[in-house]
Amino acid sequence: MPKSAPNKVYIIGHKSPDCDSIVSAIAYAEIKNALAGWASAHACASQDAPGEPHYVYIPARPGPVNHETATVLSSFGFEAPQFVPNVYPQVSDVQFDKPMLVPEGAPLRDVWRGMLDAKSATACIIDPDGRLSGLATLGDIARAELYAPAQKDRYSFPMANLVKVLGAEVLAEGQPEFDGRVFVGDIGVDWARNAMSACDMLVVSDRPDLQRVAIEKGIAALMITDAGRAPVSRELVKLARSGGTWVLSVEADTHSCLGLLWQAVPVDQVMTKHDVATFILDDLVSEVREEMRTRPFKLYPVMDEHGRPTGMIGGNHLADPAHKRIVMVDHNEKTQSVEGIDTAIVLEVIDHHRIGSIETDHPILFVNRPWGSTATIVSALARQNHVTLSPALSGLLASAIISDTLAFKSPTSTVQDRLEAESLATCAGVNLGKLAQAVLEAKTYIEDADPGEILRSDFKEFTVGKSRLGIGQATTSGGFSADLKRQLLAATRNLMEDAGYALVALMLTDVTEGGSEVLWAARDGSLAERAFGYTGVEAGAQVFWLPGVVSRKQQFAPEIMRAVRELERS
Ligand SMILES: [Mn+2]
Repeated sequence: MPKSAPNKVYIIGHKSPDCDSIVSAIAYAEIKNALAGWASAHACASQDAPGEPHYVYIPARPGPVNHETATVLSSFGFEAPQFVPNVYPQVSDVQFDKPMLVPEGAPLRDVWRGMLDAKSATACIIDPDGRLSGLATLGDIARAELYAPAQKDRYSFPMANLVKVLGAEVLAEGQPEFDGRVFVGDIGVDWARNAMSACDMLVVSDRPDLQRVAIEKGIAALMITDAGRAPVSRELVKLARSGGTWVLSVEADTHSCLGLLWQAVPVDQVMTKHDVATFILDDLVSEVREEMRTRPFKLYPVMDEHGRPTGMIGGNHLADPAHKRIVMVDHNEKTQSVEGIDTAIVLEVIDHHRIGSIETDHPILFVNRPWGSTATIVSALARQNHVTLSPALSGLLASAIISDTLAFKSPTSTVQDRLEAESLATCAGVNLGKLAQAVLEAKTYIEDADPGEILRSDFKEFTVGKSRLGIGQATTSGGFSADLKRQLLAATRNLMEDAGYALVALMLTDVTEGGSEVLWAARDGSLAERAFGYTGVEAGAQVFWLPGVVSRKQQFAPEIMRAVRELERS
């Protein structure tokens, strides 16, 4: 029977997640789940800000949480979203079958009937804790029947299985497990007395003499067939009880009973125990497909996190391509997105960046606003959809707006950002100015003051004509120590020389002052003057302050690129 379709939707930001992308994912998931709950309660499909009733929205992140984000999350009591390193289809995205679960000791008859009922040719055999002990196929059961006569009439099974399979009446009970030979009542009394031992069974009809010999020998079990025709005497039953011999009374004839013995054998005797391939929900579909190619079975167990079978999967289930569903927040370019994005279905994009090269098969909800943060857009969407955010979530969103707009000092900041942040801060019961201070402090915290690390942590390379330029940026509040700056300047110069750059610059952007201190290492001494009008900068390395310059992409890099082009032409 097929399992219901997987209905997870990941809401996920860009690689190297920042505070805005993590917080936007958390808040937008909250809004979508509220809308989905509302839509399902009112039995309707929701409209253009969809919360599909059957979807569950899960905030996710494709990379580690940085110090700033971790601080903001914990101060409002939130956990980091689930880490999703890629969105390639996994077993959990596939519609697979429910498993047929059978306990180890079950008689083959029950397993076989269960397979016919479930229309499944493979059963998972489980131990008392529900863990997989092996697999049994219809083929295993057929083999057990075919080989039964070749076993020289030696059987091993719980007597309870035999009673069940034959529908026998129990007249006397002995040991619970049978493990011995089976004799048929067409033998002579003397021969029976010599040949039978305490672990054996005699299947016999109307032969009181043989019955008595068997019971006196203390054999394990006596099966009386055709019982309606010739009932066993009370005296013999009494004798059997005192000696611990089973006496079963069966209506069927001897021939039929012998033919049914194999059905009492417990399934664990015929199942495949070793080298059974299993998969887990997290396995990638591509790897599962590869693995199945090398194996003989049609179906394989899918295990849950406790090592218990939760499904059966086979090549047929992989015929239809599986997909993950995602909502992209704080980015819209696939190159910036989580690995495997090309295999996923993008349901929505909520973003505030330039529109890149996204292409979809279906119309999607695409919300793009030229505002300072995605968190601002998410806050506006909550209001637009009449979803009330909790005080904690409001505080979290306000923090993300502050973080992305550098407390409204970035040139990307708009009046909308300030309005949303103010209303969120009021809802959260926090002072916006104090919150801004705390967020900026967390943003400028440098855990590892290793100069090389600081230079590389946010470093972008640009090519202009024949020149390669490297521009790094680090955020500070109140500046770095003079000693650290000396080390950073040396690192900047070394990188320029070692890696053959025409220029390496590091912006130490001071979010409190609203400007950047630039550590500059250029081959051409006139470059700083051409770009920013600074005359005192020698070839080699220098430091200068650029008031009001906080954005690398909007303010800093374009000036340098213009200057390099000029220089190359001259
Ligand atoms: Mn952003």
